[in-house]
Amino acid sequence: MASTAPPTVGTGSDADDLGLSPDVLRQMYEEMLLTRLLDERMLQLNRIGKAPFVISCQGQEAAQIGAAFALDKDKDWFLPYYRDLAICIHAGMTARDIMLNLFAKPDDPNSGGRQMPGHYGSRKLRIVTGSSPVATQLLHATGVAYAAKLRREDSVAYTSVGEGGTSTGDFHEALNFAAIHKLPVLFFVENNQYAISVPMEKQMAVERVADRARGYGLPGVTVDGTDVFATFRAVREAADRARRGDGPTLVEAMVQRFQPHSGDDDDKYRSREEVAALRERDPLVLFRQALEERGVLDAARVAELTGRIRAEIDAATDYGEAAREMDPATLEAHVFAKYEVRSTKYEQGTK
Ligand SMILES: Cc1ncc(C[n+]2csc(CCOP(=O)(O)OP(=O)(O)O)c2C)c(N)n1
Ligand SMILES: [Mg+2]
Repeated sequence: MASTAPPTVGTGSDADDLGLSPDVLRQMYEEMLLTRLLDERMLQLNRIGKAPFVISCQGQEAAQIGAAFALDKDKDWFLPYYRDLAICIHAGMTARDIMLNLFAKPDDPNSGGRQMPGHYGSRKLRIVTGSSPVATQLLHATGVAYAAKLRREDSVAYTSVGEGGTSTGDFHEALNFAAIHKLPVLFFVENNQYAISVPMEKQMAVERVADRARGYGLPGVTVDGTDVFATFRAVREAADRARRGDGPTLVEAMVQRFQPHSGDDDDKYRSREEVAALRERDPLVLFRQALEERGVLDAARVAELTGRIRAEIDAATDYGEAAREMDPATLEAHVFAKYEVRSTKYEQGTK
C-alpha cells in the first residue's frame, strides 16, 4: 500500500536545492504579478458593470505558481478549478484570452464565450474544460490519468479543488479509484478556509484536508501555499511519484482568500479585521522579498515589470471590449440538439 505518512507543513527556507535558476525565478514572479494585476482589473470591470461575473484568485497565486512550475506543460494535463488563473497563465493563456473570456466574446479561446468566466479550457494548452458543480474535475482528471496509464503516456493529470469541494461524493470516488489503480494524477487542494461563507470547521471534522487522503490509501501532505518554494517542492515530489507509477498524491496548500467568494458576494460573514490580517502574508509580497534577498530581483526591475504588465493588461482590456459581439441568433447553439421530426421508414421512402 502507498505510504500514508502524517502530513508535513513545508517551508521555503531550504529553497536553494530546488534547481530553479534566476531566470526561472523571475519568470515565476512575472507570471504571479500578471495574475494579480489581471485579477484586480477583472474585479474593477465587474464593479463598474462591464463584466458580469468574476471569481478572484488573489491570495492563492503562490500556490498556483509553485504547482504550475513543478509540472511539465508540454506533457501534463491541466484540469483546473475556477480560481486557477495563474495555472492557466503558465499553461500559455494570455491576458487577451482572459479578457475575451471575461466579456463572453465569441473569439474567447476557452469556450467561445459559452462557459461562465473562470471556466478555462484549451485543447492546444492541454487544459480540459470543466463543469460548474464543484469537484467534478477530480473525476475527469482521474479518467484522463487512467487513459494516460493505458496508453503508457508519460503525463500527469493536475487537478485542483477548494477545500469545500472535498466534501463531495466526486472527491471520494476520484481518490478511491485513482489510488486503487495507481493513476498518475495529482489532487491539489487550495484550502482558503471558506466555502463561500461556510468556514472550514463547519465543512469537515478533520483538522486537515490532507488527513482525508489516508482513508483512500494515498499520501496527503499539507504545505504553506503562500510559499512558492514549499508548494513547488511538494508538487514536484508528487509529480515524480506519479511518473514513477507509484500513484496519486493529495497536496493541500494553505492559502488565503483576499476577496469575497465572487463578484456577487458581499463577504459580510468575515470581520474586516480578519480580512485585513490576511494581507500580512500576501504571497506576491513574500515572493518578491524572497527574490530580492537572493539578489535576483530589485526595485527597478519590479517597477519596469509592473509598467510593462499594466500596459499589456490595458491593451488586452481594450482588445476584449472591442472584439466582435456574440450573434444573438446563436443563443441556442450547443444547448439544444437539432433534430427533425421523422416518421416511419416507410414514409421516408426507404421501404
Ligand atoms: C455541487 C455544487 N454545490 C454547490 C455549488 C455552489 N458553489 C460554487 S463554489 C462553492 C464553494 C466552494 O468552496 P471551496 O471548494 O472551498 O472553493 P473556494 O471557492 O473557496 O476556492 C459553492 C458551494 C456548486 N457549484 N456545485
Ligand atoms: Mg475554500
